[in-house]
Amino acid sequence: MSMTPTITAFERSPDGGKGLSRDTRVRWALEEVGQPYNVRGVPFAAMKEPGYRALQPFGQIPTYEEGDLVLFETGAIVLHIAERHAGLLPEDANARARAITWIFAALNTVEPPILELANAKLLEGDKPWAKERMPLVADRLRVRLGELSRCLGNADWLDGAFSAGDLMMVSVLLRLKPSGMLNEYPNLSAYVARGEARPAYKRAFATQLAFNTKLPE
Ligand code: GTB
Repeated sequence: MSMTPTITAFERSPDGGKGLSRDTRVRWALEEVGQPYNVRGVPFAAMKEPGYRALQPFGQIPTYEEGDLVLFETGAIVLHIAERHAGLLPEDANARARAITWIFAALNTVEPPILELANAKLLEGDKPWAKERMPLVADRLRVRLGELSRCLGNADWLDGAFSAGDLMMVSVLLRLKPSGMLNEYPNLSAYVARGEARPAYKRAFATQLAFNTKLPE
């Protein structure tokens, strides 16, 4: 019998419950496989304390605790969930390896230029050179999105049936929604919308929203 895992999340997400914090992708994976879980909210100050860094060396959310096992990094957590439950990875060994490849592609190839754009806006937007740099950052991201868009083509998912690779790619792309840039790639917006329409995503989104909007005790 498996133990109920506990994940950590921001005690109050800075996005106020828009689902952009990275606990959402872990919640989504747990919902897809039907695994109940607990959530422990971590205040900002506590995230940088030694006690929390013993779980997450970089002082970030989310973490995943299951009995003696403590994991951090959403890629590792989602892969762990997908490997231990049916539903997020294909049975066929090669198809499984390809689905795992898409998890890495989402995190290593697509997420970095998305974060670069977010950081250019949020952290560097007021710098004197920001106006010149922003179009370069945006164009580098457009190259990546164009490549992904061509690869997806008219397919519903990246490689056959929905997998943990799609869960991670949709999660990464969701961060772009507020920028409007996804609309430049209709097949990618439709892909993200398909992800958001999954009942498991809806449950994960609703749960994180309730968590982030509950009244202070
Ligand atoms: N590579 C790690 C992983 O995948 O697990 C990255 C984890 C990470 O970046 N966590 C962020 C964090 O803890 C929260 S998700 N940041 C605090 C810190 O580093 O001190 C990033 C995030 C935060 C807020 C919003 N938002 O408000 O819109 C969106 C995304």
